Amino acid sequence: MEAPVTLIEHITASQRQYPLATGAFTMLMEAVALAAKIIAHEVNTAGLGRLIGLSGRRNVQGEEVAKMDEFANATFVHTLTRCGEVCALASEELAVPIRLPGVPDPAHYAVVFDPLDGSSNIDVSVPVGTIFGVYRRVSAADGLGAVEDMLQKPRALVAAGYALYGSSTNFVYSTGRGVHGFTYDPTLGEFLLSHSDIRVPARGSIISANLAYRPRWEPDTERGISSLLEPSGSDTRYSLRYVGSLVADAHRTLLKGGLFLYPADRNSPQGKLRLLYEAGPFAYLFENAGGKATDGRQPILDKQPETLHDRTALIIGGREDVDAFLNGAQST
Ligand code: P6P
Repeated sequence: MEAPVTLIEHITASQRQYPLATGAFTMLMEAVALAAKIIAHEVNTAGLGRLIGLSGRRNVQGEEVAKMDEFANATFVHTLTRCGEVCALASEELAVPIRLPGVPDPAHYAVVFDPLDGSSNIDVSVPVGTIFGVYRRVSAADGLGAVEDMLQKPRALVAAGYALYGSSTNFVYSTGRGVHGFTYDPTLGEFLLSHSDIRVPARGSIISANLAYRPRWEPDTERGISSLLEPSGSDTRYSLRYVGSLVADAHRTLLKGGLFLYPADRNSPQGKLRLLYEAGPFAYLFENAGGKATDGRQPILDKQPETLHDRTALIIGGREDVDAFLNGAQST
């Protein structure tokens, strides 16, 4: 049996397609993968450890911060800072960005991340995840990175991915040449290639949304969802699955197709999910896997973030499912 392909082997091989590659990106991804392994260990033993429950702190979003959120954030900050290839970091858990000099030379990458999305689910063993996006530096490369290195449209991402801490630990990433999934083997301490070149089925049979909020949705969103769930003259061909943990819901949608939507509503007119480190990376992944990502009016990839913590509506899924929703939403 052929030896399995590790994540770093896969990244190194992909970097050979870039003649000017210096290995900096590979070093950065090794730091991301190390952080994911460390977090996976803590999440998988959360029920036994000291990291269960709330930290007593609120983040910039005003949300209660779990102890595991703080641990995951600190882990990413440490590994990404140490790798020396990152000029700036933005995290859901940090009110302001971290600006770094890059060691030994000025660093050329900025990283945005949600260190542990859905952490309120940990106490009940629901899968949670880490989401990250990598931008190439745009500020003058002669010192600390700057916030504008991260305030770029998701279409400018050079890489994005996520780790899913569930029944197994998955790591999915793209650098724009396909989307590839890995499964963690704790005995080897490696992420091993398990889903090469993931393609989102154009048409699936699952809709994923928090329908308890349906009464608050905008009329076009209601038209779109009812065109799929209550099509005129026939039964729906969809079933509902909603974990309430973005990485888990998005991962299932990426592999099986269908539709995930977290639209804007009266309580959250800009939407709940964050553009920079939640919607943007998933939009990059879905579009690179042949799927589609929109806020209901424009591609997520084309949205210009004004601040690090901008929110957006998010609709992702198979191309035909998203188009069917949009057609229903726009029907009069
Ligand atoms: P709701 C978790 O808090 C999160 O940020 C995402 O992981 C998830 O998709 C969403 O919020 C769930 O939100 O309002 O349905 O509980």
